[in-house]
Amino acid sequence: MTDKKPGFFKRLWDNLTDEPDSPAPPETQPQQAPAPEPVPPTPEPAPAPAPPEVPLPGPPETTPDYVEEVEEREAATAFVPLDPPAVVEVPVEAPRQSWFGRLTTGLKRSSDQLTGSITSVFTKRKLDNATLDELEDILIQADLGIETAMAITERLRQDRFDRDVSGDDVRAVLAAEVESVLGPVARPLVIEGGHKPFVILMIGVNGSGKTTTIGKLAQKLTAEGKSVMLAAGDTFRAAAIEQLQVWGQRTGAPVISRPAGADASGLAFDAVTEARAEGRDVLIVDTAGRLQNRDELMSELEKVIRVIKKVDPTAPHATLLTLDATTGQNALRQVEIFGQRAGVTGLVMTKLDGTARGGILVAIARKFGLPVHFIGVGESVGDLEPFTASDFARAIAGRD
Ligand SMILES: Nc1nc2c(ncn2[C@@H]2O[C@H](COP(=O)(O)OP(=O)(O)OP(=O)(O)O)[C@@H](O)[C@H]2O)c(=O)[nH]1
Ligand SMILES: [Mg+2]
Repeated sequence: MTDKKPGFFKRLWDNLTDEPDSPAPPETQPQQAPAPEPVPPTPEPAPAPAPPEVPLPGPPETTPDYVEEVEEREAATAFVPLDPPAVVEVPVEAPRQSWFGRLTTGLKRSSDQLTGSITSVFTKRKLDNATLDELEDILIQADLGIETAMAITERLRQDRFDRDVSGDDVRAVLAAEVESVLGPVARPLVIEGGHKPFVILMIGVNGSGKTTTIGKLAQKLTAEGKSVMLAAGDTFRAAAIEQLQVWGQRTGAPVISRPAGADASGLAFDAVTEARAEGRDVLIVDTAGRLQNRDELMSELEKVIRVIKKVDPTAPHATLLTLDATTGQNALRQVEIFGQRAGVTGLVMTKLDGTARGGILVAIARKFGLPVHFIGVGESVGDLEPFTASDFARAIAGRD
């Protein structure tokens, strides 16, 4: 495999450090407090300088207008948000570290749980049926899936039965199996130049990381010299529109939006039309989060896709499902239903840094074989990278 050549991580590091630093987000960086004006002597104490303003969009405007609009729409569509609209937070870039370093740090919880359990079973023990059963349980509990768990235990049974086996031996077999499952799905997102714009539709359940992933992706594509436009297709929440606008300002990508409560498919239609008129390379369309079992919301998503096709029958050219790794087994169901209803073409798994359940990606890869384009291991722009099977396998098996 090419990525096993010596020097790969050096090249990976070099590539990462060659990337231009993300533009400083003027909207979100704490500003320096202005030096206080010289104050003429006066018996009254001088007023303290105003605290620095951080003009991040605040919580959704709860003006009576907004509340009324939302209530009207809820009543009309039975669209009940799962979570109350959250304060819009768009994290700023963290200090840079190599991607493999961030991946390893991000997957630490998953890796620690797996390798800790493996080490406790395989300390000076011969490989017998009891240890193999224990190992199978550990692997299933780590969400790797029954097939992968069995493949690993079978490999060990064939090669090492009744012989001494160390935790390190087991981790090597684990890493090899994980890599062989993930290798075929680790496929980059290819932006085909023939489409202007290349339309990317971002879908997924509430809070799975759609909008953040759009921001990170816009940053990457812009850095590659592509002209990117964003569509604030989550028209339900004012905060969602503002959140995308912040990412738009940060990445220099114009954002097509409409007031909260507008029709999402109408917005999508306008956005594709506008991006085409402007000759944009890429249009990324955000959507409202929806649970896969909410039939009416899934129908709304189908409508968005139908309407996009009215402008360009070949679009969307990529329909990316964001999966929150912390949801564990439910992610399998999300892939299945979103795949049936919206024709998912690729996956992005986010929040691998916040969970011990990163193994779910292996179960999903084995079951669906859908391309995994990116994984997210943090909230800032540099925490989304193209997915590499061998890096993930090494990181989750604790083999660095
Ligand atoms: N730790 C971590 N947090 C992430 C990652 N990706 C996104 N987040 C955070 O997850 C939260 C939800 O992300 P959003 O991008 O708003 O999710 P969404 O899918 O657009 O949410 P809705 O629009 O409400 O459906 C935010 O606080 C993000 O900063 C990741 O890879 N790691
Ligand atoms: Mg969102």
